[in-house]
Amino acid sequence: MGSEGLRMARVERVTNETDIVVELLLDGSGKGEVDTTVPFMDHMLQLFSRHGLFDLTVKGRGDTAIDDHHLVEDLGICLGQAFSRALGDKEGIARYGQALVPMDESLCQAAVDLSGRPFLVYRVRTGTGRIGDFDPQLLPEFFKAFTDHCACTLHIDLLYGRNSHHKVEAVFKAFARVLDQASSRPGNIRGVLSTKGTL
Ligand SMILES: [Mn+2]
Repeated sequence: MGSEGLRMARVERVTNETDIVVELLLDGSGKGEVDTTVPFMDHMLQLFSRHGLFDLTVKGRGDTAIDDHHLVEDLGICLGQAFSRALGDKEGIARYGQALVPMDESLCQAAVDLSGRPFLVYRVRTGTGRIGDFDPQLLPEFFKAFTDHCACTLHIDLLYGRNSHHKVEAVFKAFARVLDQASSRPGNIRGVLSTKGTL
């Protein structure tokens, strides 16, 4: 994709477990339309869209009668694929992003490298308790799927916090901001930001 074209992608993925459509416009204004049947994920992806200034449509259905595991993991796969495709050849992008985001008493630090290599460090202790009906133990699965399919290095470190809802909200806002930064095109990078010549 040339640097003039709209950086966008549509991913449609249907398996025996889930049925997901993701539409992503990287240089958007933060318009989110998210409907996954998992209210807490809707809330998080909506914030992700807003704070990353991505236009994001997500429609997800899955075998949530079992539990939310397949759907949450597959949302990570589809979102990762959408980013990978929308980034295209990665020409001119900042490549790195870093953020420190508070949510009341919680503070999350995150960094990303759109390196082409999947790697996740996820240091977030939310305990085993539910957030509403949502099991926060599914979140490392979501982020692992994202990094695998976006092919990026992502570090998420929840420095401290008390309320699980706040902790995860800080995580998703930091996740949004690092991706917004790393995918941005500062204007003075010619080609890809790599001595290897490819990302
Ligand atoms: Mn909230």
